[in-house]
Amino acid sequence: MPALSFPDKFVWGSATSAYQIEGATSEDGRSESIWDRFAKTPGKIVDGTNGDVACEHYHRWRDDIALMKDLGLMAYRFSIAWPRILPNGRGAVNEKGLDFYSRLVDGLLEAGIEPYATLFHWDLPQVLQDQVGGWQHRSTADAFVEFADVVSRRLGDRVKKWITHNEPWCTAFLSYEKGIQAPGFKDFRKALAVSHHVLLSHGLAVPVLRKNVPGAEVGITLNMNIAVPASPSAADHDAARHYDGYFSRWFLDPLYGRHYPADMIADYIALGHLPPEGLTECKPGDLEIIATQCDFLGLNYYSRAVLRSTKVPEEQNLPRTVHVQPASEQTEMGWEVYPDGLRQLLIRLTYEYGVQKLYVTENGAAYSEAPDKNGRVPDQRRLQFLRDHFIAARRAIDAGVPLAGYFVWSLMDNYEWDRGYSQRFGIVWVDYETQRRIPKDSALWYKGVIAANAVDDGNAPAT
Ligand code: IFM
Repeated sequence: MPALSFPDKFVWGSATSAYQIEGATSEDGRSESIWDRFAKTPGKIVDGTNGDVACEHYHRWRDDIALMKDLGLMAYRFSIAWPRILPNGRGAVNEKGLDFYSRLVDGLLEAGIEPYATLFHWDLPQVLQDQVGGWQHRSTADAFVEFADVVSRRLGDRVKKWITHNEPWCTAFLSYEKGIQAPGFKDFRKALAVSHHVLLSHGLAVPVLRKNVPGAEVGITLNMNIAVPASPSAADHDAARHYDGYFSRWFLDPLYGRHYPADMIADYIALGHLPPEGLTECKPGDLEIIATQCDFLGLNYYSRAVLRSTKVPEEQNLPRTVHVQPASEQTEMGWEVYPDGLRQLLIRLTYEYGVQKLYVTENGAAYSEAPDKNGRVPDQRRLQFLRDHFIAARRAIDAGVPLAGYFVWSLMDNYEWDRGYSQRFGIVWVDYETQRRIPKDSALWYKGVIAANAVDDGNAPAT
């Protein structure tokens, strides 16, 4: 099939996160995280499961690296569990926790796989939640900087790529507005405070990482989608504007020196989410810290959002939105498959925000194909999903986007947060009973993409 090639040195990788794969939650001095507590609270997780065992990666990391090597992965994005490193949130360092990641990094480098470390992928030490209210409190930003400092001093001789936060929108809004992720609050005002403290902690950590890591490249990963009005009506356009502000611009604008978007501050005051003075957590100097220049931006892309306004008569001027589910194909998460949104977003980040270097730090799909009688996992839908998104990425590159790499979510099936083990995102099948791993057809196909540094466009060659 005709092949679309990628630039030289394009980085092909896959991604995971600590709580989703490691297990061993009470081993070697790790303390409780907010996810341990949340997952064990009845009613929070669809299948009542937790990450105590997960993929046992804490013990099987050598085999997992061998698997990555066999697939030809050039890079591996993983996260570091804060409660393993600083069990009290701050202060005393747990050397055994650091040792684990140090061994993992050595193993990756020996296998020729570049480590990309994410510092915060949601597993805050519970003790910080209990003592100060976690990210609601400004001091958690300082605690994060301490964590970043300890980890980067130990691993910075070998890990050169650092991601401060994974998906701050989730840390703030899924966890504090919608209440479906730990710690599970439903309070918009708190979510806004959290968003600011997370962004502040990012800006504070960047110079620390640079100081500790010679040749460091530091970035942050945002999850984004494109916001599309459900109809040409002015109200639906306004709903899309509002959603885009809530989901993407609220984070992008301050990171790229534009302050919090004025239209969103006005909306939040009008909706009663902020007092008339605005975002009072934002102190003089904070915006300059948040806008500290980064080396790259990570984009996690899964789907688009189609928005319809639901303005109620008595509140005519208040923007309210509801998601419309288009009739098109969905993954088992109920997310629309919309590859061109990736191209559009990459172009937007390049030309609207001037981002100089981008990675797709996550993209993938939940489909449940299981091993057949021959032990093969024929996950054709995932393979097609990835192919279409790779092609969209290549089209963005053609349009001038400085895309440096692509990390498939996820290396292996794992714990999908409030969905427990019900959703399988892996390109490698995990049998949770035996912990056997089987590369799915998508993984075998991805191996070919990596080897060729090119994706087939799915069309048969002309005869
Ligand atoms: O599994 C998650 C991951 O932890 C963060 N990004 C989205 C993925 C799929 O929901």
